[in-house]
Amino acid sequence: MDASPASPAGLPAALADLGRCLVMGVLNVTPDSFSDGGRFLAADAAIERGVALRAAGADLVDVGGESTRPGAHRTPVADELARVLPVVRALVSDGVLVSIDTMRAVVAQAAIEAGAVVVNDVSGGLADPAMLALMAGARVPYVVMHWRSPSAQMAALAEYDDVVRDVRVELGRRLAEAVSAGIEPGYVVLDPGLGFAKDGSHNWSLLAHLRELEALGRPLLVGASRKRFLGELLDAAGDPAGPDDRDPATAATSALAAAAGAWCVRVHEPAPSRDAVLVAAAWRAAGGASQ
Ligand code: PMM
Repeated sequence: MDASPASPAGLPAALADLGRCLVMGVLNVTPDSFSDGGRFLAADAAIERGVALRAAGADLVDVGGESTRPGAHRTPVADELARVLPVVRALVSDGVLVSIDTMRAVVAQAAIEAGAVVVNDVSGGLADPAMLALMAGARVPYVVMHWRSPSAQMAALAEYDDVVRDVRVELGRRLAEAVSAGIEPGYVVLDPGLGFAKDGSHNWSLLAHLRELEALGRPLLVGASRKRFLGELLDAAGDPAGPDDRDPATAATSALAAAAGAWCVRVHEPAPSRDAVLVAAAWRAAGGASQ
């Protein structure tokens, strides 16, 4: 069995051949994201953080200008563009590989024109009817996350018969729709969307069954970083942990996801997850994944 996770088409060569799970650093240029909201709203602070994420081991920096925390309302498009574009431009000119975290085609297009090399759409093409058509011509990897509704309504939709099977079926539908819109399947990355219309037990089931999602034949991205289910776990273990205290637990999820063959993990603090994915790569190369 090949120990390296498959890469999507269109990825810069520097990232395509690393032979391990990639680490994507989170850069939320928002006033209200659940873990880092408000810290990097000023462009200068955001750019400095993006460069620091790379220095800490991020292979890609994921720039987002709209919070998706549970209950969040939509950000006006002009605000989203004004937040992300100066940051994308500055990071690209600094040689940082940038992914754009957006549900909007107009933002994705502007970011690609500014040099972004990946589009990360938490709605998987559902929020903006123009997104799939844009991505059909873009020739950059497109991350399609499992999503059921905007964040303001998602808690009510955390109902599944069998969460792993249901997410696999719904992601399969998104993939089919992307392909029928003209996106070559090779460009698509799938993501179970931990925490999006999912409670803690749903997240654990998905994390434990990533291989069933890999059966869809596309690379996987996993975003567990600092999410509430990790806080609940640590609280229950008598170790109450706010978002900033969840990085060791996040790194553990990175090791598990990478060991299961994930292509990329999305994290707020890259250094421990970088170590975690190296451990997983060595473990897979030694035959761990086939045991
Ligand atoms: N989670 C968040 C935002 N963007 N993108 C992908 N592909 N997967 C995720 O799980 C994901 C995401 C929410 O977390 P944040 O507010 O800390 O960025």
